[in-house]
Parts: sequence; structure tokens; C-alpha cells
Amino acid sequence: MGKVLLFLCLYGYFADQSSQAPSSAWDLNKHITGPRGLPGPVGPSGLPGIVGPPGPPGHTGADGRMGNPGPIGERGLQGPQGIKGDRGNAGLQGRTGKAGPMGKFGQKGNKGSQGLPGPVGPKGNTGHKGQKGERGAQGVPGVFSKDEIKSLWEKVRDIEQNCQMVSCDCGCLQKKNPNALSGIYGIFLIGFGFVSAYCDMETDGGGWTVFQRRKDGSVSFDRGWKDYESGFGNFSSDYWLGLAPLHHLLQLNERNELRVDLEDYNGNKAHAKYSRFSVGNSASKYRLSVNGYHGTAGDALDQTGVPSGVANGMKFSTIDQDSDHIEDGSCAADYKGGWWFKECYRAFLNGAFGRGLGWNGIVWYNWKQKNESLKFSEMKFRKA
Ligand SMILES: [Ca+2]
Repeated sequence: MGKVLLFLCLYGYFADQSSQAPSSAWDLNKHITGPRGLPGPVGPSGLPGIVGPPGPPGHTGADGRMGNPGPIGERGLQGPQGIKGDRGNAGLQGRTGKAGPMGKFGQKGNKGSQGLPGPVGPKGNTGHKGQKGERGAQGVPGVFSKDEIKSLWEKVRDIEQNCQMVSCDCGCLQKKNPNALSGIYGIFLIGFGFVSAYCDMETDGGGWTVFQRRKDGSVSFDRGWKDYESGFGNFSSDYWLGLAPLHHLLQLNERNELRVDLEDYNGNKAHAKYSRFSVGNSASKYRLSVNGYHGTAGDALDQTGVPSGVANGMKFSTIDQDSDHIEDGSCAADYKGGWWFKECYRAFLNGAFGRGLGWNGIVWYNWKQKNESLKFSEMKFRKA
């Protein structure tokens, strides 16, 4: 196109020059070479060229976008059975059901077993330490725990502190502890066992083991042989120590003395002492032996020269063990109590308790010279 436009401009220039001298141009042609003619018209188009060889392959294009998800496939085949799982946790406890109807009455049960021992009583007075005993046999290997051994040891220590581990009557206790007070003491009698007794540590120098007391009538003395032999009553009020422990206690000393304290309902007091006192063993029916009277109440137990009714030398009698001198009768049954009856008595301190009871009461005939029943009596012994 550029070439065509340049060609048209050149044509215009030469056209101007020819217009100024047209006849001369023809002459020049005949005589001299004329100016160049105008270009011919454009020729027809040529035939198309031969197709060239193919170019090199282009670069790989970028990844295309992900296509849309395909349709859902068909259900697959069932897989093999899995491994058994662990046991599950326990379920929650169910709610309590409603109470059922009441059943029929059951049959009466068997008698229950014996109950447990009661609580430990109050601590008693501390006794004196006893003498060391003989060494015991070797024990069997124990199976106690440390705590059990400790507990047992504490019990042993408690027993040691509260009981007499050797035979020692009230006089013996007082000798060991001159400041010991009157009261109930536990005494261990070798060959017999534990005995409790009231010790009178005041009267006439003290050291007396009390084995009989009438004070308030709280205890009945109308009892049989077994009770009089083993003892009964309350140590701080009315009591009878018992013929068996009395006999064993008396054996502790070579000789013993007896003291009897009396009081009437008017507050008058009297006493009788015997410088020799003994009570035989069970085979002798606890035969009484007294002598050496002195005192203010009169000699109602021995009374040498007055054989009738004297207790000295007599066996003990109760309503079920009659050893009195009444062949066709029983003093113990008639006067309701145990005593060293003969036919029957001049002194009887185990009779009924009460004022104005005459021969049925507590009587020491030689004091009042009559059968006046007394308000208080106490029988006690100590080493002579
Ligand atoms: Ca008789």
C-alpha cells in the first residue's frame, strides 16, 4: 500500500510538468528519448503457495477443572464378621421395687445364748502389792497379735494394782500400809481364790477383817447352808462373809482374836473381845472356838461354867444342816437364821432385823440380861 501511495504522488508531479509543454513531449519522442511512462495497472493475483511443513508441538496447557462427582455406586458385598468386643460396663442399679405383702408369723425361736459380760465396774481401792509368786511353767507359743498382748498386759497390771496377789487379810494390809482406810478390799487366798471383805481400819487400832454386819436390814439372813458357807449380802451394809472364806482367812494367822461390836436402838454401844478365835473347816461344820473374853457386852459366847446355850465348841447350823442340841427341833428353823446353836443360844446376831423382836431379833443376852433385839452388830477378827 505504501508503495502504491508513493507511486501516485510521483505521477501527480510529472502530470503538472507535461501540461506546460504537451507538443514538445511528442517531439522529444521522435527525436530524443522521452520521459518515463506511467506504471501499468496491477496484475492479477498469483496462485497460492505450497503449504509449509507443520510447526513444532506447542507447550502443555494448564490442568483442567475437576469434573462433577459421578453417580453413587451400587452397594458392595457384606464384609467378614468382626472381632468380639470387650464386655460393656455394668448398667445402673434398678429402682427398689414395692414391698411385698407381710408374711405369716414365724415359729418361736430357740433360747438365745448367754449375753456378753457387762461393763467393767468402778475401780476399787488400790490394794497393797503382794509377794512375788513362784515361777510358772513355760507357756505354749502364743498366737496373739501385738495389740492383744498389750491389752492382756494392761489387764494384768490392772489386776496387780487392784487385788492382793498373795494371801493377806485386813490386818496384813494395814501393816503394809498404815494409812489404809476402812473399806472393801479384794484379797487373793492361795488355795481358795479371790475374796472381798470389808476392812475396819479404825476401831481399836484397826486391821479387822469384818465377817458379819447388821446395819439396816436390807439383806435377809434367813438362808440355807450354801449361802452361809459361801457368803451373801452387801459389803457396805448387811453381809455375811461366808464360813469357807472365813475359815481360810483365819488360817493365815497362827492365832486370831475376835471382836463383836453392838448398838441398841437408843444409841448405846458395847463390845466383846475374845483373845482366841477359830472356826474349823467344812468337815467340822465350821466348829466355833472362842475364849479369853474381855469387854463391855458380857461373855455370851463362852461363859465358862454356864453350859446352856453357849456357842463355843458348837458346829454351825442352818435350816438345812441341823447340828444343834435340840433333838426334836431346829433352832435355825425356829429363829430363822444360821448360827453356832446349842439349845438354842445366849447370843444370836443373825436373827431377824428389827426393834422389839425379842428372841427372834438380834440378841446378845449378856449385855441387856434380857432378849432385847439390837440395832447394829459387827463381828470381825485380826491376828492376835
Ligand atoms: Ca436339832
